[in-house]
Amino acid sequence: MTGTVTKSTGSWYHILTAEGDTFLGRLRGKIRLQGLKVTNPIAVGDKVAFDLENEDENTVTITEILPRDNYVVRKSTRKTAHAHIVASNIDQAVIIATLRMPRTSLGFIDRCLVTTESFRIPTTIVFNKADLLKEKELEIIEDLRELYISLGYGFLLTSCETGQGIEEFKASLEGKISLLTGHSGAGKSTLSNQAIPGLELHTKDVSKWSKKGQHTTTHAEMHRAGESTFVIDTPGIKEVGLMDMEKAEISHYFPEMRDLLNQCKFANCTHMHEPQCAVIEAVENGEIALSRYTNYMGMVEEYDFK
Ligand SMILES: Nc1nc2c(ncn2[C@@H]2O[C@H](COP(=O)(O)OP(=O)(O)OP(=O)(O)O)[C@@H](O)[C@H]2O)c(=O)[nH]1
Ligand SMILES: [Mg+2]
Ligand SMILES: [Zn+2]
Repeated sequence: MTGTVTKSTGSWYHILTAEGDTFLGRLRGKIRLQGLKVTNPIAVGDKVAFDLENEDENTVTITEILPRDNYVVRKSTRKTAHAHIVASNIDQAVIIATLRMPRTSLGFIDRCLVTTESFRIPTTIVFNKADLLKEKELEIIEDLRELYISLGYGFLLTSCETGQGIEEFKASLEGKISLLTGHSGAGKSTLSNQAIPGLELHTKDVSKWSKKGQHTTTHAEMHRAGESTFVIDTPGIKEVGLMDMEKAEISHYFPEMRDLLNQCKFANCTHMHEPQCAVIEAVENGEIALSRYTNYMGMVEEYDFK
């Protein structure tokens, strides 16, 4: 039998089959892994093969992890050499961002995008809490919409308070497995609740004192939103580390730079200071947004300090 892992609680994994049956599975003995140093051998989204263990208690033994189409990893905080697989086999990533309570920086968004580009995962940016925004901020949002849509990303403005954009948000999830990510308090769980009638995920006020979320969600969990629609709610993240990426690779994950790379004079151009650099020229004549280039430089400079 096979199924999809929807949640992991310590040594037990919740498994959902195509027929809609649920099982509690665990690993027995060693399992073959594909040479990845990870803290968690099995992640939400993994397709696993299993044998029944105890029919009355619906417990099973996981015998195999089926090959992953893709996965998103994060650096583990405790064991730095190890990575934590956030989720696997996803169709799209959805970055939940906010201008207020809490504030999501463009640097954070661009780092998320570099990461999802490197995993070749289509990504949508959802600016939530539209109800808190003043006119000036709504203008900023429209500029961001234009920028990110021109780069090939989805872009939505939503409010869980007024319902603005929620139908579009639901439509963007339809028929896909979506990974929600973003800062704590941005509204990932609230949006999940709105997308899935009857789902009552725990949500918590953003602390007025620090304007930060409180890490209400502690584990990634996949929820079924429809026949073939799944939403993976995840714990909020503070920052995005660039995993296993060469410095020269970073510009490949900026779609607006990718097309220019073979036009630079030097094949090993870092697009930081070189003469006759097609990227720097594009920044100067406004074809590449300054915010994007600044965030690119930040990521490259980080490597120089390693
Ligand atoms: N004003 C306003 N508040 C919102 C909106 N969406 C969510 N909230 C509130 O923001 C707070 C945080 O929401 P959560 O859904 O818990 O945030 P989260 O992203 O899941 O946070 P973590 O689980 O900690 O990562 C809650 O008090 C929500 O009610 C919105 O559109 N407008
Ligand atoms: Mg949450
Ligand atoms: Zn260059």
